[in-house]
Amino acid sequence: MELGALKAEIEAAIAAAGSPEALEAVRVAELGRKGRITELVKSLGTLPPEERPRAGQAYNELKREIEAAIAARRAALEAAALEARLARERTDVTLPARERPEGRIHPVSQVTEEIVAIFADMGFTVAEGPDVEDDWHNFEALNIPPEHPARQMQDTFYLESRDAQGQPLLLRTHTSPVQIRTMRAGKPPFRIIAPGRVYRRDYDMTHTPMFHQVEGLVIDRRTHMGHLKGCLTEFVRAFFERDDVPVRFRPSYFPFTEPSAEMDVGCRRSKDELVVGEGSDWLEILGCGMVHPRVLEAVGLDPDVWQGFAFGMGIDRVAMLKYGIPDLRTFFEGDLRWLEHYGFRPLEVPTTFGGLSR
Ligand code: 2U9
Repeated sequence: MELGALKAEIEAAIAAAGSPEALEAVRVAELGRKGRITELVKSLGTLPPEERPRAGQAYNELKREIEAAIAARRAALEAAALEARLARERTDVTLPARERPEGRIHPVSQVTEEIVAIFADMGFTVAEGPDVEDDWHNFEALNIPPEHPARQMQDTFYLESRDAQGQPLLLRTHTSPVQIRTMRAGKPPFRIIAPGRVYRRDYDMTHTPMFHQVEGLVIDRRTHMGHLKGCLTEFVRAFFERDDVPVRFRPSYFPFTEPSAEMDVGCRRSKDELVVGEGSDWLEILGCGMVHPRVLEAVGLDPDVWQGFAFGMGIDRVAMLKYGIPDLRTFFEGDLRWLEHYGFRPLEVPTTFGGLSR
């Protein structure tokens, strides 16, 4: 074929290649190992010697021109592909990141964070432990003897498996075993709170088989009932976000504290409203007391050297009080409309300085 015609044909093929793959096919067909231009160069040896220099020069020139044309076409195709992609992926950077944050923080999570924020400000750290416990940590170490009514089958979820002593394992009925474990693992003084899930065989308007508690423990050399009253009074005022909440302490009984008390806050009850922090009625909010000497002995502390106070409170119950949620059972039904109504916006972390609930 005449060289000029060959060149025109290849240039037309290059121009017609609409994609990098099509262009590569043209390159292989002309310049590849068995390509037409490659074969031309190889055929130089068959020409008469006097024609070889001119022919060689012409073939090489054709080869360079085709290489340049392919490179130019490749650059044009890549630029067009980039343009198309930029047009396709165009983003309006002035749009808001998201129209509305999705999801809500459950009131139990919100109130747990609020309680943690208040006690963290007072120097407490959060302690955690397992939901599946053994008899010793859940009962024995807390001075709850085998015949104590709280031990009865109808209150505790017992598991099939048993501990090393042959006692059945159980779902913790309170978070107190966390404090037992923390004291056994560390050295006094202690100032901890233990929020978490607890389990009891109970189900009605005000009880669910799983609920949430927070317990607190302070152990030091000279801790007394005055510290308990000051700490818990400070807590309820921070929690209900008013500094005039009336409080009173009534004598009570728990196996693990002596003396024991229940703390009430002043409230006003009308037909279908309950306002905490004012009025002439009282509402029980938590239980507390000085840690029983037998509990201190169980964890290896000398009660003549170390003493302190403890308290316990139902998180679900105080969440209902603070946020006016009428039925405890709705907490665990997983109804998204309920969560939309009673839940909290994400990313608004409660702090005592920035506002607990806003
Ligand atoms: C240790 C020693 C003492 C924790 C305490 C209460 C009083 C209490 C109830 C409140 C309502 C449980 O959620 S509830 O049903 N709790 O009244 N809890 S003193 O005392 C402890 C804990 C751990 C080592």
